[in-house]
Amino acid sequence: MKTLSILLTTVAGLLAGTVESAEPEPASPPRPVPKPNFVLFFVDNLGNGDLHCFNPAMPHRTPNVDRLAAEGTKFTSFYVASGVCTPSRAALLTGCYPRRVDLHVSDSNSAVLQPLARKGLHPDEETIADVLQRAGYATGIFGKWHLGDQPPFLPLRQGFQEFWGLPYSDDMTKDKRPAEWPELPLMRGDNVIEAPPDRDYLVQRTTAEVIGFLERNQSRPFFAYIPHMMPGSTPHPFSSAAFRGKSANGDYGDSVEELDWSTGEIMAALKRLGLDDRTLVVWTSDNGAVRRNPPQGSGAPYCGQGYETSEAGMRMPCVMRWPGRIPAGQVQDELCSTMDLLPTFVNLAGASLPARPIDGRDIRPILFGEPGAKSHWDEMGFGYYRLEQLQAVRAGSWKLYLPLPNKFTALNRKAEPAKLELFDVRHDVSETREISGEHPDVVRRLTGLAERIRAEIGDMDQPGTGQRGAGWVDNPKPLVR
Ligand SMILES: [Ca+2]
Repeated sequence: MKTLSILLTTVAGLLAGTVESAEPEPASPPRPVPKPNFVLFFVDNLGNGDLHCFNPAMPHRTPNVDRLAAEGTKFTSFYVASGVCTPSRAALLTGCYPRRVDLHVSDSNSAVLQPLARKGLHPDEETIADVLQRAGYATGIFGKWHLGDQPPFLPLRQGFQEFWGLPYSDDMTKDKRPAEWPELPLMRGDNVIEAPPDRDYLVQRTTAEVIGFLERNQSRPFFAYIPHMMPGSTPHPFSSAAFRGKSANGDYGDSVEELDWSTGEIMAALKRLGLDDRTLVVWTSDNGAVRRNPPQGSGAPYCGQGYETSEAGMRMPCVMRWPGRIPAGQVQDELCSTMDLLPTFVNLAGASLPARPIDGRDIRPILFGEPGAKSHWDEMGFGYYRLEQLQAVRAGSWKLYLPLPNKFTALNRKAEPAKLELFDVRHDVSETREISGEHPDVVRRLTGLAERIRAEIGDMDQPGTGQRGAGWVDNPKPLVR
C-alpha cells in the first residue's frame, strides 16, 4: 500500500512537471563520477632524461610511455620524497615523509633495508592499498616491495590482497653475503616460489602477472601497483632475450625498452577489457638514475644523479593519463609529490584518509588542469632529505640549499661544509645561476619553511614532533634457507 501511494505521488509529480513547463527545471544533482581504477608504475632508478618524451636526445626508445604522455599530462615538478629505494617507497605508499614513518634509514642506519632487516614499515601505518581495499578495491602489487622482508612487514599485511615479486632489490643476492643472505626469493603472497629467479625475465613475468590481475578484477575497481625491478641497482640491468642487445644504449637501454614494452602490453590489456577510460594511470620512478662510468641513465636536464637531494635525484619524470579527466598533451609544472597520490586516490575512490597525519594533499585540481590550481607545497615547503638530514627546501619556483657545516655528500655519511644557495628551479632547471643575494626575502621565507619541516619531521639528531616509529622484530629469519 505504501509503495502504491509513493508511486501515485511520483506519477502526480511527473504530470505536474509536464504542465508547469514554464517553471525552470530544478538543477539536477551532479552525476556521481564512477570510481576510477588505479594503475601505478614505479620503476627503479630511472632518471628524468631516460624517457624520450622528457628528453628527445636519449638514444633508447620509449614509444609506449611517450604515447601515455601524448594522451595525458606530463608533470615536470614531480618529486619523490627520497633519492633512494626504501624511503621513497615508504613515502609513496603512506603519503608521509619517510622520516615521519621512520623509514629514512634502515635498522643498521644505512640508506635502504637489506635482507633480514629487523625493521619494516609499521603494520599500523595505512598504505594506499589499505585505504583503497577498505573502499572495495582489489589491490595487488607486482614487482619490488622493499619495506621489510620479515613476515609482519610483507605486502599482505599492508592492504595488498595479492603480491608477486621480490621482497627487496634484485641485486641483494646470496653471493654478496653468503653466510647471511639467502638466495633471492621470488614470492607469491607470503610464500617463496623460486630462489633465485632468472632476473632476465622479471619484467616479462611481472607484466603477465599484472595482466592476469586486471583480467580477474575487470568487473570491480582495482589498484595495480607495479614497482618494476628494472633498471635497478646493477651496472648491467637485465632484460629478456627479445630485448637483449636491441637498444642503442647498452644493457640499460635494453631494460628501459623492455619496461616501455611492458607499459604498452598493460595499456593494451586495459583497452581490450574496456577499462582504459576509467583508469588513472600514473607512470614514474622511485629515484633518479645513478652515476655509472661510462654513464647509462640520465637525469637531464637536471643537475646531479640518483641517491642525492639534487634535482636529478628526486625530480622524476611523471606521466598521468585518464581520458576525459586529465588533459591530453599538456605539461604541468606545479610542484607535486608521490606523497600526494594517497590523498588524491582516496578522494577519487570515495575512500577515507588514514587516521594519522600525513604530509601529502589532494591534488585533483592540478591533475585535472583546473585554471589557477596551486600546489600546497608552495605554502608548506617541500623538504629534501638525505638519510636523516634535511638538505634543501622548495616552494614555488625556488629551491634553497641549506647552509650545513656537515652536509652528507654520500650514503656513507661522508660530509663536507655546504653554503646556502638559492636557485629558480622552475625557470633555471639546470641551476646555473645562484641568486640568494638578489632575493633575501625568499631566502628568509624558505629558511622559515625549513624550520617548520625540521620541527615536525626532524633533522639529524633532533626528533620531529610528528615522527612515528617503524615496525621491529627481534629475530629476523631468512625467507629461504
Ligand atoms: Ca631505487
